[in-house]
Amino acid sequence: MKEKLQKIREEALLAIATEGADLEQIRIHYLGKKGELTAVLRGMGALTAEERPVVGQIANEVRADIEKALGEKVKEEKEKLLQKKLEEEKIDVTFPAKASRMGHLHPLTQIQRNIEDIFIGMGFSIVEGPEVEYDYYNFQALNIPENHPARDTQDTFYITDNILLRSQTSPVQVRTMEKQKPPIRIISPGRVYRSDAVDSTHSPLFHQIEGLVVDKGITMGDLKGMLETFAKTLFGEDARLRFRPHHFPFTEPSAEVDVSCFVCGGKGCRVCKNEGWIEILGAGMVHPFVLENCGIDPNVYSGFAFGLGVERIAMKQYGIDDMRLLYENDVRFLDQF
Ligand code: 2NL
Repeated sequence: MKEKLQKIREEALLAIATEGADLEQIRIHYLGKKGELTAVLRGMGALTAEERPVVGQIANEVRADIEKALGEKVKEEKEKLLQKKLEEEKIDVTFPAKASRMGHLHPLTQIQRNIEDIFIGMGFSIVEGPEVEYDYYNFQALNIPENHPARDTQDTFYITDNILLRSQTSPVQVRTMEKQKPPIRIISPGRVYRSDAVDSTHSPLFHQIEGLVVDKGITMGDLKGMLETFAKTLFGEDARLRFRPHHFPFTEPSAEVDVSCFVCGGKGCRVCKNEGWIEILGAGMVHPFVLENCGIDPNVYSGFAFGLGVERIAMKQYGIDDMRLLYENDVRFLDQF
């Protein structure tokens, strides 16, 4: 029996020491209820009274030895596992981080901000107003007659008979004139809506900046001087302006204004379509009826106004030939500006 116990000990310790041993399996095999050691202990009834305590003591020692070896081995395995995990999951906190992609303003926003900054520099304030407007502010107050083609439902988005999506930002200026006594020096940037089919130069939603100056003694000379300063700041010192007579119901006289081509300087190129000139805005002296409609006495005050399309200027400045690119939000396109 003693030999049997010694053999169990030897076998168990060897099994435990073996690389990759299943320790739980070994514990059950030797120490479990149906294990080898238990079997030996059960057989102790057959021993004499002198032998029993001696064998019992050896059995206890064997059990203790096996348990100790198992315990140590389990601890060792756990330690190994931890080391392996630490090795595999280690991170170098000093490693340079992945560069994050920096965004930037949309090209239209960049152009709008540039233009706003120029006018702020000339003493203008920025005023915003509703995109959903009464037809009174969008048309009537601006001396646009009932039968004018711009009022047609083909051209303007109507919400009800007298409420619409503004087709220009002039209603913001009308609202300002109603509320504020001259001197007035404002620009009104914002979204405007026209019922146009989408193509390379049209979109039902686009952006406009209108400007308005009203004071005593304002003349066409003030308009020309102010626009010249604006054009030179935006396009460069060499920029020249050309005024062509035009008609708007809300200004008299009215003009369309071209800038000398900032790509070829006026010789003719692809951007100016060989004209040497690029149309950038419409302008004129505020019609006396419009001043009157807004409660400003045209015998005391005069003013000038202008309106420009932000998309148009962005496309010319950045050499973009299709307006749709500005709205598709393809980062590969936008990243270029
Ligand atoms: C264009 C250019 C323009 C105005 C807008 C305006 C506003 C008031 C009074 C008088 Cl409150 N005029 N705005 C003036 C001239 C041109 O826009 O091409 N529009 C169709």
